[in-house]
Amino acid sequence: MTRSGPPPGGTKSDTVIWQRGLVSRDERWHLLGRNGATVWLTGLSGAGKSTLAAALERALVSRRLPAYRLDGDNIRHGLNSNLGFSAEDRHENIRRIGEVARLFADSGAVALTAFISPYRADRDMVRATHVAAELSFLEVFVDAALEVCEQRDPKGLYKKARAGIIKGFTGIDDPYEPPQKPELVVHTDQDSVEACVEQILVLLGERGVLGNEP
Ligand code: ADX
Repeated sequence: MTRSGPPPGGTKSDTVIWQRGLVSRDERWHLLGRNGATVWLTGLSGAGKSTLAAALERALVSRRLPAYRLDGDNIRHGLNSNLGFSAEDRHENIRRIGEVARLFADSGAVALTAFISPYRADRDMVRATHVAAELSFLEVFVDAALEVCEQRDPKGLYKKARAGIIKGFTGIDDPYEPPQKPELVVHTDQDSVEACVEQILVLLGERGVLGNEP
């Protein structure tokens, strides 16, 4: 696997042949003056992933950096509208988004993903596809206690899950496996949105994602 080749685990068909382009990533990134990357926000529903992704997108675009948000609730309206919340569907949800994020990162953008992504193996799989393609994958654990998320309950879903109206809700009757070695942990139940965004920006700066911007 080379960084300009097909992703690992892709189709092995003899009739679908990988096509190389005429623009290398180095050339593209050099032109842009920065590196693409994926910031993978993971955490419980209500932990603040969407809020942080939106604030990060604002902060990055304000610095004239191409950032793009891929948000679980939004993506499930379109690209992944055929998926539910079984382990299998969640796996496919994350697999597809991992691929989309990888393409965004390869293009030189910062992909900001906000998905519960409850299974470690799924997140590790996405990480592996980025590593194989020599792309930065920054896993950020958006940590907030379940009690806090449940109290926030911005969509009233915890209430429905407790009442048994929604089955298999993450944190209630479905698992969430916290990252063991994330690049960063932010505590939204202790720190402000601005403080959490700042911590993520520092991480991005260290990885060359902020380019030469002041
Ligand atoms: S993931 O588990 O596959 O990563 P994703 O982030 O796309 O989930 O979607 C999570 C959002 O879907 C939640 O924020 C919530 O609004 C909604 N949702 C609906 N049903 C469930 C459920 N059973 N478990 C978790 N979230 C659910």
